[in-house]
Amino acid sequence: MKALASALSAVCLLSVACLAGSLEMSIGAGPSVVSLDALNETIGVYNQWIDELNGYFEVHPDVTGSIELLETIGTSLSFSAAERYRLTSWFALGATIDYTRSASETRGFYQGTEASEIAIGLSFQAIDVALGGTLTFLDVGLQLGITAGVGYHHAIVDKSVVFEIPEEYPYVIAGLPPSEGGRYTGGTFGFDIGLSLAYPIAPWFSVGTDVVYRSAQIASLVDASAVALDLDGDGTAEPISLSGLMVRFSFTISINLSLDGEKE
Ligand SMILES: [Ca+2]
Repeated sequence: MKALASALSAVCLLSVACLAGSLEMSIGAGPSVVSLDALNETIGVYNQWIDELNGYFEVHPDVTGSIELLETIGTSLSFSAAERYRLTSWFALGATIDYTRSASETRGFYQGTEASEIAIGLSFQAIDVALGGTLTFLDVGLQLGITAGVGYHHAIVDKSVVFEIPEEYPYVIAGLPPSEGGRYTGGTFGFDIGLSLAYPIAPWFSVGTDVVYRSAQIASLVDASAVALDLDGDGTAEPISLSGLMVRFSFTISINLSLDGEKE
């Protein structure tokens, strides 16, 4: 979080340095897809075993029950807020904060001599702070630009797993991810690049769309006791990819900061 604080103070410095231009403030939302490769591989392993147990007990005379498979994680709606200082009509510097959350869960029982519970929940949250620039290269009423930035990404993964195998299942289940749970967090730096489309409706108001590709990877996530998240239980932490694509639909308010109040 220290990096997050220094990123924010850099924006404050920027605001003093750029008082001559105009200040733009945006809020937005849109779909985002984050890779989360290691988490999705783990979901694949759980689904493989749930599928196996469902198939085995479907035709078993003494056991009833079926568990729904988990969906993949990482596709969700993300929210954003941005502040930009327009230095010239074709260049702006600023900061963007994005928040995204996605989750996957399943829960159910196999009922045999005893009830065996399977309850798996995985959730992912990320706060992304990026500093960057927007270069407008086409302005024909509609403004088209490219954006690029560097960012700090703080990720939170909550995991809870109960995986009770009914005693009526006669085979050995190997390679099942460990059942421990908890909250795991971590952060990393990354970069993003994108296309930005803005449509000014009034001198002080515009609507826009950004399509942004982000590249970032977290080496490991740790819990409060600094124990690393080891999804497959092999003794080493998995890196988790935060790379992905997002679309932001946003509203922007523009405030002229020129001392003489002159309209640009
Ligand atoms: Ca591992």
